[in-house]
Amino acid sequence: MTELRHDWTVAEARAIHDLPLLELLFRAQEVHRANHPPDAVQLCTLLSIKTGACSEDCAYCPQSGRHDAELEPERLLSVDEVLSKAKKAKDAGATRFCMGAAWRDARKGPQFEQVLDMVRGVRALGLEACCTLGMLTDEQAEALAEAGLSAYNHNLDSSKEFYGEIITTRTYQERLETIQRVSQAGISVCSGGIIGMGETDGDRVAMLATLANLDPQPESVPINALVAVPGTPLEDQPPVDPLELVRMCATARIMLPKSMVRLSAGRTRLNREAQLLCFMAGANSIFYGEKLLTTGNPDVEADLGLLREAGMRALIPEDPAKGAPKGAEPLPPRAVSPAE
Ligand code: SAM
Ligand code: DTB
Ligand code: SF4
Repeated sequence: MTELRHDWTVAEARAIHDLPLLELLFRAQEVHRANHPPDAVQLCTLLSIKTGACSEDCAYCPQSGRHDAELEPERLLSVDEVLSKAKKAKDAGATRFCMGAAWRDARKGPQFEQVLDMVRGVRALGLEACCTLGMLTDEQAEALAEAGLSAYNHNLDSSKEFYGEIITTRTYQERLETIQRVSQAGISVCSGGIIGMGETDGDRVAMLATLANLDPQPESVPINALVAVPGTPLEDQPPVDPLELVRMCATARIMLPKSMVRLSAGRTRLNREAQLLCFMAGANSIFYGEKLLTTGNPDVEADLGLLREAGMRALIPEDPAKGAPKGAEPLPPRAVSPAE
């Protein structure tokens, strides 16, 4: 039986987002428990495989070559370097390995072939593989699918209306087209956004409505709080109120019931209580490891400590190849830092 799709209007999304917080949390928990193990969080480790000197002007991003963030650009890492990090991430308990490149688009040629080898290698380790390489052609999406890529991250970042304030070097429509190519190639879509860039609540819920109206809905939805990096145009943005992140996680959970909601950048500014509220609101995935792409993330020990104390488990993704359903298992007994 095909499930009935709901087309979300921005007004409906807004009505949910603006509910009294405890009511919003209760409704989000109901949706969460109906669709996911309530006590399990997926651990995903990120690695920047090509850093900085990016041609784009994304106002939030320290990797743009047009801003003055203090950052040492790095060429594309070798397959061996990447696989050794992936192995460490696996040993530390991660189940997804996400590789990010500071590219406007993935160009044809040896570098792209190298990324395909990384994807094959990560999959051979038994990890889910995710990439974020900028815009893709149909051909590239198909090649990534063939290499076994599990998911492709391409964020909408904000509403269509606010997008132009943040990025001028590519359009919202181009973002949507890449997402569609990824989906058509049979790769899961990971797409979300950032709050705290100066957007309104209306922009936040409009972005969620666009994501929720994708068919199929994205497999995962990263919710980032801006990391205001010195030297970027957004360096002076005030920090996001943690309760606003809780609201975003809860609203995303209700509108995208089956998606993984990933509590992403900005966790170093959240105390344990705020993170637990985000999990209660339906966030069920985090970036795990001391570094995001170029900025910091909580220590592995701190994350494992928090999750253990809360009695939570590691979420194991379903493996379509083995027909194994999504499950959960105890957290890794001993923490090994993926960054070691
Ligand atoms: N270049 C590719 C692209 O733009 O799609 C992939 C890498 S890009 C760094 C991946 C995502 O990281 C961006 O879409 C944005 O949502 C997020 N991001 C980058 N800088 C951030 C920051 N300072 N704070 C929060 N999120 C950030
Ligand atoms: C996403 O939504 N957030 C991650 C991942 N997808 C690629 C990246 C966060 C980057 C934060 C800034 C940095 O570390 O450079
Ligand atoms: Fe480049 Fe991606 Fe950063 Fe934009 S977000 S400047 S495209 S690395």
